[in-house]
Amino acid sequence: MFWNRTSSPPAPVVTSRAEKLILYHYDGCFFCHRVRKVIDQMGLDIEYRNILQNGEHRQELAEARGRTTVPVLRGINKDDEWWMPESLDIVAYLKEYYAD
Ligand SMILES: N[C@@H](CCC(=O)N[C@@H](CS)C(=O)NCC(=O)O)C(=O)O
Repeated sequence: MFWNRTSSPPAPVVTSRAEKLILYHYDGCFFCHRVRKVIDQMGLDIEYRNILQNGEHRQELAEARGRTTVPVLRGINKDDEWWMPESLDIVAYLKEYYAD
């Protein structure tokens, strides 16, 4: 499926932990900082992919979302994956499913 800049896939409703989490972000982004702060506070093991430092990361985000707005949290499981935009949704998801 191709998503252009005016049509992004709908935000997923995720109701469980993912086997692997990746955060697409960049340093000077306020909304990314909001999410990174929570990740740090919770001590979560999440891979960071900086889209301004790595063109491949930027490209994979663009292909999946049809835009490069960050932050986006990507969850990967054995049989599926999802891409979650919106900093407040990401924070809410992490607090709901990763707080021990
Ligand atoms: N409502 C979004 C805002 C995200 C946002 O505006 N991100 C900015 C960087 S701080 C961005 O990626 N702008 C460039 C673009 O949208 O292509 C959120 O809370 O995550």
